[in-house]
Amino acid sequence: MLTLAGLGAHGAASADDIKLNQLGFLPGAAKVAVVPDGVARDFAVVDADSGKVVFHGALGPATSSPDSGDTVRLASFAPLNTPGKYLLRVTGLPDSSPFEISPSAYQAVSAAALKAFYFNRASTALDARYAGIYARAAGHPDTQVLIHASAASATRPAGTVIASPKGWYDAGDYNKYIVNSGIATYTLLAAYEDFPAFFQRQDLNIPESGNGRPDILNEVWWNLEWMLTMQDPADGGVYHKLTNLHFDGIVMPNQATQPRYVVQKTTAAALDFSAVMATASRVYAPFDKALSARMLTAAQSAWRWAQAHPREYYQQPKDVSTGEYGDKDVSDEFAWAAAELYITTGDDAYYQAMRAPEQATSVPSWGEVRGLAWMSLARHRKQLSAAADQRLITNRVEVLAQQLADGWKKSPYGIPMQTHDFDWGSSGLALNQAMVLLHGYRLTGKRDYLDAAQAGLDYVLGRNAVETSFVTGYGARSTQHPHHRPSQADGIAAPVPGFLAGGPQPGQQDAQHCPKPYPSRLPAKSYLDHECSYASNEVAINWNAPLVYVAAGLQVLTPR
Ligand SMILES: [Ca+2]
Ligand SMILES: [Ca+2]
Ligand SMILES: [Ca+2]
Repeated sequence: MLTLAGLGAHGAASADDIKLNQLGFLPGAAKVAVVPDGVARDFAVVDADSGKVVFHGALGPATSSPDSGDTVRLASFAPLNTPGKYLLRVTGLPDSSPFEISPSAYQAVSAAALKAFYFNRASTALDARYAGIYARAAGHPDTQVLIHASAASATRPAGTVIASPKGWYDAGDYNKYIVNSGIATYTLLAAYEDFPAFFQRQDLNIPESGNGRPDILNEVWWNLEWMLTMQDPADGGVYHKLTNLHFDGIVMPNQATQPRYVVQKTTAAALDFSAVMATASRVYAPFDKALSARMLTAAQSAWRWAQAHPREYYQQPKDVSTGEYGDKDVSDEFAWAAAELYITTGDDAYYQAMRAPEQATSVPSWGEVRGLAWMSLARHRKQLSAAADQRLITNRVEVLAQQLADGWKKSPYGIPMQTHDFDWGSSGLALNQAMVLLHGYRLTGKRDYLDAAQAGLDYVLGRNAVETSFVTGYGARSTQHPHHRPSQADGIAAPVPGFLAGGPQPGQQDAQHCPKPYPSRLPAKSYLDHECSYASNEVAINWNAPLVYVAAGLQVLTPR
């Protein structure tokens, strides 16, 4: 039975609510709130304890937002940089949610977003020492996984049993998909490559905390171990997914006991695997040379398989109905794998294989990964061989960052998100945009890029038309009922913390299955905080990963 009991304290956003980042801001950050247009032309920031006005400013011009149907003004208070707890006050409107200005504003949410991966670990019990009230029994040992007919080979005919334990559950379901796991794993590795000191200090309170290796690399290793088992040692090909034939019911992991299969080797899986293993090979090299070498060998054999099988697209078998992650354009996956192999090995042949001049760029998503190649090349640009076109690399990152900044400048809500960005997983998209902007900022030092990235994080933490922090457990009005089997089945009122809900998108594909209507058909308001809403309220590892990246990146890069 679904329960609506938790909704009382988090009723629908009202039209006169002020919207802002409910966690707050670093002292040196851009600080912006969205204020519904009314009689007021100015605003005040008030100390939440004393009630004293600490900042006074003029509201920006009124603009109407077609995505939300709202007419709003922006309140900007960047000069207020004294740590404290505040709220925004506008005559004629209710006060905003309280927020903090703090030098550690995003430490906790960054750690929670990473700890969410621990909460989604397959093949292990979660001990109360680490999981608190969310402790649970082990599920999905995945030590007896069947080769599906679609994946049969001479050495592994259909029905062969292999072991493929560990890894993370992909999303609200309990299956494991190489393509989506790949971009999530890469994004966490990229966060470590860009902000190593931040992550070396971070203690997640996971079983590997205190073992001398950064917790983020322990957590990522849990998934890399699984990914390595998804490669067929006979030929280097990589199975597309490890799955039930059909989705589980809404039960805890240990109650989900359907047989598990690996399904069809695909070009996309081989290339994503190759890119991730090449990246991991260089990241883990200082810690474990043998492991690093093993991962590079795995990356290279997957690459060779993909060269020999360039058009093995995923075709969902008739007896399988779980997620597809199908992708019929793998030119971007080829480019990404080539780029990572080039960076790790220094072999110019891989740079040539990338065909860099032909690769445009775009905000990364699981099916369009060209942008990851450009960000990796930019990150390592000072160590690249003469074969690499430095100007092209800089240009690809900067052009995309500038496009996003242009959208941010003209947006009524002051965010990079445009109408077409309210698509499935819009929260993850907002954070991938912010990740691109942070790369642009690292490359050029242009302050606009940092401020636009801040706006992306502000968006998912409450500066949005439904006035919701889409991160469970974080913010005064946060997602309460994510489509996430453990959160739904554990009998605990509060959702498992640190998960990013998919967010508004007007497709509303689940509307006919949901007992409660969406509040609106408008793109920015098509959000339903109900367990039924897989289309707007599911969680997914590839959305959480850029949350880890962006929260850490802003924490590190924002000037003091
Ligand atoms: Ca550790
Ligand atoms: Ca693709
Ligand atoms: Ca629950």
